Amino acid sequence: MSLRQTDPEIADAIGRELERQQTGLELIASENFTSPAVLQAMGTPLTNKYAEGYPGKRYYGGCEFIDQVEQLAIDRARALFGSEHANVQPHSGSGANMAVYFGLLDPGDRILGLELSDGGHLTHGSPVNFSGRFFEFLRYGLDPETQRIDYDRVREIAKRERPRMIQCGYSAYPREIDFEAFGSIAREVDAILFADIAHIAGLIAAEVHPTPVGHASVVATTTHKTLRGPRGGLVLCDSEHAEAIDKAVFPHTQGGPLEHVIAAKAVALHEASQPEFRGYAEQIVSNARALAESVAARGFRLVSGGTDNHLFVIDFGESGMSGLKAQRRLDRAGITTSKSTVPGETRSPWVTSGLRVGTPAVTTRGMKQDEMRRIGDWIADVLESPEDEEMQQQIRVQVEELCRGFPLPYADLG
Ligand code: DSN
Repeated sequence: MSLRQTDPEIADAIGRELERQQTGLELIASENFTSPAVLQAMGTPLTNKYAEGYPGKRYYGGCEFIDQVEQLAIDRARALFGSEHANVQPHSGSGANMAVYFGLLDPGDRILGLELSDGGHLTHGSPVNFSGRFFEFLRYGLDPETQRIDYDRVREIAKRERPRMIQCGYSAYPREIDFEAFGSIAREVDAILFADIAHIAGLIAAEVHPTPVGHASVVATTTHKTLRGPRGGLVLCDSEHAEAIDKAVFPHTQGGPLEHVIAAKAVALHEASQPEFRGYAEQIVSNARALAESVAARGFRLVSGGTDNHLFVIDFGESGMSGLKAQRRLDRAGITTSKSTVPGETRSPWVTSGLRVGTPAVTTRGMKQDEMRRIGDWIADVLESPEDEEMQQQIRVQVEELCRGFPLPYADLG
């Protein structure tokens, strides 16, 4: 029986979500649209199989084909990123980060990471997250003038505090990260350098952002953001740390791996190694720059003044509109974004003073700079007149019209 026959309520909800994705502008910096091949690999009977362990050493029988799938994913991840070891089992980016901390540190160890409101992630030591509860986080902030990382200041803090780990790689930092500089600081203080490249993995794979591999002993990422794979995580590391990372993923923090998702990761890693992926990643960055410039040209202030990567953050200021309100008003116009804290944030993480905007998903649809300039004007129109519901509805209609010209390749799923 088909899904529709078995469960029409779920089939309807999926249909409505697909329609929302088809007809709206997806500007959440951490979202993307997978290829149909990635989706197809996920929806397979591989989900039926238990496979605790790793290829060649499983705790269940019948894993000969699962082993082929997982080994392909591992080999492709290592080749794509040039790393000595890869673990493709983490169910998520948070799970990947958990394996890094628990694999390489002891509870209570000190980690030097970015101030959370400056662009960090929950798993970078938030007090409401496992990371902040099990480890002691010390902070470096962005330079108050440039709103970029001040590497001299990071070095100074690292030398004074001697953390066991230095963490870099962020969720809302619009500038290039100098992993080489971080590597040299980590070596100076004998700390482990951990790069969380969840947001920029696709840009790194395509060589449009410098890689941390070779500078950081351990790198973790999600597979569903700029990398454009299924929702999941991945850890890359030196051979020296391979056993510790593998044990931290299984059996320490996870049980059975999601082999259908690992198959989809393998497909995405294959796609990311193709020459056209480089063009895609370059276009993400060009689009982010064009969109950022068009919003800035309407008088909005951007954190650090612009972007080098796939995202930018609008800072409304302490007394300006909240990020929450901006996100909700843009939702009415069919433009999906996410509120964001800003450097020196004074509001709560639920309300915030900023808005994060990213281009990976609209770039997958084939949109380019011309479309970015139109979208930038729509964003500015909504933010300048947040109570004008009629205008938001008019923009909604134009957004739908634009989206119909750049359809998602999911027609068969409708
Ligand atoms: N939720 C992701 C993001 O939006 O950056 C991080 O987990």
